Amino acid sequence: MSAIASGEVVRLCTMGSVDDGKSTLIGRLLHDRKLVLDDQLAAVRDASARRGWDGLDLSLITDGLRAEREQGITIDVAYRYFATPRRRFILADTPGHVQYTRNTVTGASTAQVALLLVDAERGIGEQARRHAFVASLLGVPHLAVCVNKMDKVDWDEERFVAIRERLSRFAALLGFRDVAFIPLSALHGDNVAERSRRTPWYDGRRVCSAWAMRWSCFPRACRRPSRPSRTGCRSRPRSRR
Ligand SMILES: Nc1nc2c(ncn2[C@@H]2O[C@H](COP(=O)(O)OP(=O)(O)OP(=O)(O)O)[C@@H](O)[C@H]2O)c(=O)[nH]1
Ligand SMILES: [Mg+2]
Repeated sequence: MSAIASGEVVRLCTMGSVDDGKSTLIGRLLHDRKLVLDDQLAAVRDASARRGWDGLDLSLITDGLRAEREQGITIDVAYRYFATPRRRFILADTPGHVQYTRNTVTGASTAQVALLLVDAERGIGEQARRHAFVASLLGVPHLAVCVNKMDKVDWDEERFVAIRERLSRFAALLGFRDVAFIPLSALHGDNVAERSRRTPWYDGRRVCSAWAMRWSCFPRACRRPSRPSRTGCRSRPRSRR
């Protein structure tokens, strides 16, 4: 049965601080999986050239609003859709700027997987912790921490491990069902759709397969996750998610 016929939908959202590379990651994912239409790609190439880019600014695949392109930040949630033979996917690219946290919450409110971006060079900021907390409050069951911009730290394993150690301690308090950590470069495409040769010390999943294979419990997870009640308490115990 096709994914559309089976109706199995996986919803993902990006989260994380401003400029950590969320839109670039979604653009990279869609581009490398050949999911961007030719005319869309031509428009992004033109817009990139106008902004002085040599190649493609992949963040422009989702940052389509004039204000977003002028300010170089995401403001509204952008949804992108694609399907594989087994599943349909809805990607929500959310803003990282604290001023637009309400939009981030909207994008995350129906997600089953949060892709939480952390800039490898800048490390874990307040906004990354805030977004991890928001994701847990909204009942998002799966967290994939994408340690991005590894190119800026020379693919340093120790840097990745230090971020993983610190954030996994924090995430453990939040009760996610799974937490995965992926070292990547959205700009250069390492460990996004293709496995990187620049991280020989890493044998985990790429971004594009992290949710598809490790979490084989998706059919259950695809049900609406529990929501906080008006009192802020969960309507269902976490153990039932
Ligand atoms: N060196 C390097 N730069 C990157 C990488 N990924 C993204 N960038 C750059 O980081 C800047 C911000 O990227 P965006 O994708 O717009 O960041 P964002 O998280 O979507 O930002 P907001 O939506 O405004 O919160 C851009 O200049 C990107 O080219 C990466 O892997 N390496
Ligand atoms: Mg963005």
